[in-house]
Amino acid sequence: MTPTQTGAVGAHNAKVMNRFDLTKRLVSQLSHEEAVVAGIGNANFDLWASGQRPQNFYMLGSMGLAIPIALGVAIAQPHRHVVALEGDGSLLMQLGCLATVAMRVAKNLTIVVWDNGIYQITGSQSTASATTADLVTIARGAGISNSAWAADEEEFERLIASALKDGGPSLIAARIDHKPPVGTTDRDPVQIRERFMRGLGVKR
Ligand SMILES: Cc1ncc(C[n+]2csc(CCOP(=O)(O)OP(=O)(O)O)c2C)c(N)n1
Repeated sequence: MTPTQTGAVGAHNAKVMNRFDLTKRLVSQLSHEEAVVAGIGNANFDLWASGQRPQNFYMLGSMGLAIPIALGVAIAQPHRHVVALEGDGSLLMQLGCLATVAMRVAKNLTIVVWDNGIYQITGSQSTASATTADLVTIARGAGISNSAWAADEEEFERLIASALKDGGPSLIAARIDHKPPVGTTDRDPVQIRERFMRGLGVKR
């Protein structure tokens, strides 16, 4: 099943799930040294807590860069699948990257958006996706036709499996709760970068 074959569920009909639970479900499907690039804050805190892999990159500091960084990796290493994990607020800050991903036809790129409807880490102010903006509709409009809301955990797993197998780019959006992340990423940018470069085989 490809993401475009689903998608009957709209943003507000999707089940509210948990980011750490879904992160673990995603990581458990990785078996080919896929790169995972997680955006600032909670997205990368929960990726860190799910178990560190040399192919994981944890963005610190600026919002909206998980997808652009992941796109760069996907272009540089077309035989490696790359997954970007980004919060809704961060994606809303950098919507233009969706059009670039579609235009570059990044077949080996999967985008996962954690939509909690808030800028959680800076005080839980509301994002536009809580009310007016549908991130899947925006992604489709940008040209990523394989974009879908995950109706529940089982569909999230199916969509991930399909995205990792089929030609992308794909975008999977998940509504998530307001529980805090499970861990906190070590703030050591040099070590994060060096380990990632070794994990991708571009540095010994
Ligand atoms: C360019 C930029 N603007 C503002 C900030 C401050 N900031 C850091 S995280 C964050 C909220 C992130 O929201 P979201 O991506 O939805 O993730 P959540 O915190 O909800 O998990 C903000 C406003 C920043 N780090 N970078």
